[in-house]
Amino acid sequence: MPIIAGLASNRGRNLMHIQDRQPGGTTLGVVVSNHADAPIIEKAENRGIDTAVVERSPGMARREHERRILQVLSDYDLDLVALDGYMRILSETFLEAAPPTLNVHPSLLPSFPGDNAHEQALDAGVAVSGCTVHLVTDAVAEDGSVIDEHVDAGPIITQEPVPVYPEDDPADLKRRVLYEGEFTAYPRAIAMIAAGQVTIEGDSVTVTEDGGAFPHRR
Ligand code: 3YE
Repeated sequence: MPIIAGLASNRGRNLMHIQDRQPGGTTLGVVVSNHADAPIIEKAENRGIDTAVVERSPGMARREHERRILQVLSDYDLDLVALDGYMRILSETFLEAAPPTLNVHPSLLPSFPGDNAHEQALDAGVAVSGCTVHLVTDAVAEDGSVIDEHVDAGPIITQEPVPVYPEDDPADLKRRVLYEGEFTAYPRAIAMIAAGQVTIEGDSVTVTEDGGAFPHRR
C-alpha cells in the first residue's frame, strides 16, 4: 500500500480527508507539523496516525529545519509527500531527498499564486476559481533567499474548477474551493499517481489520463 507523509501547519483538513478516502489504496504513514499547537496533530493522533512536531526555532536555518523533518520521514518507506497548508518554502535539501512532493493551491494556477488567492480572485472579478494540485519544485536560491516566482510554479497534476458568485467574500470562496475543489482534486491526484496515470521524473510531470473535470484531456 503506497504510503504518504503529510506536512501541515494548521488544520490539515485535506490530509484528514485523504486518510478517510485512501485514494488509490494509499495511507498516511505520518503527519508532520512545524507548529506544536497545529490542530492537525491532535486530529491525526485521534485517527491513530503517527505524528511529529518539528519546530523551527528562531534563527534555525531553513536547511537545518528540513534536515530534521527528513530525519523523521526516514523512518517510513514513503512514496509521496503531501503538503496541506504547510507554510514553508522547501529548498532542494528537502526536495532532492524526499519522494515526490505535492501541494494544493487554492486557485487555478498560474492565476493567483502566493498568499491571499481568494482575495486576488475576487479582486480580479473572475467567475470561476478552483484549486491546483502541483508538484513542488525548488524555490530557494543558493544564498537561501526565496525566489517568489518559483513558488506555486511546479508542473500541474490536476485542477478542479468551482464557481465564484457575486456575493462571495473571501471566506465563502475559501470554503467552496476547499470542499468542492480541494476535496475532489487532491484525492484524485493521488489516485492518478497510484494508478500510474502520472509520471514524475525530477521536476517533470506527464499526465496521461485525468479522470476529473476534463475527461477529454489527454
Ligand atoms: N516550496 C517550494 N515550491 C512550492 N511550499 C509550498 C509551495 C511550494 C513550496 O511551490 N519550493 C509563507 C508562504 C509559504 C512563507 O513565505 N514562509 C516563510 C516562513 C514563514 C513561517 O515560517 O511562518 C518561508 O520562508 O518559508 C507551500 C506553500 C508555502 C507558502
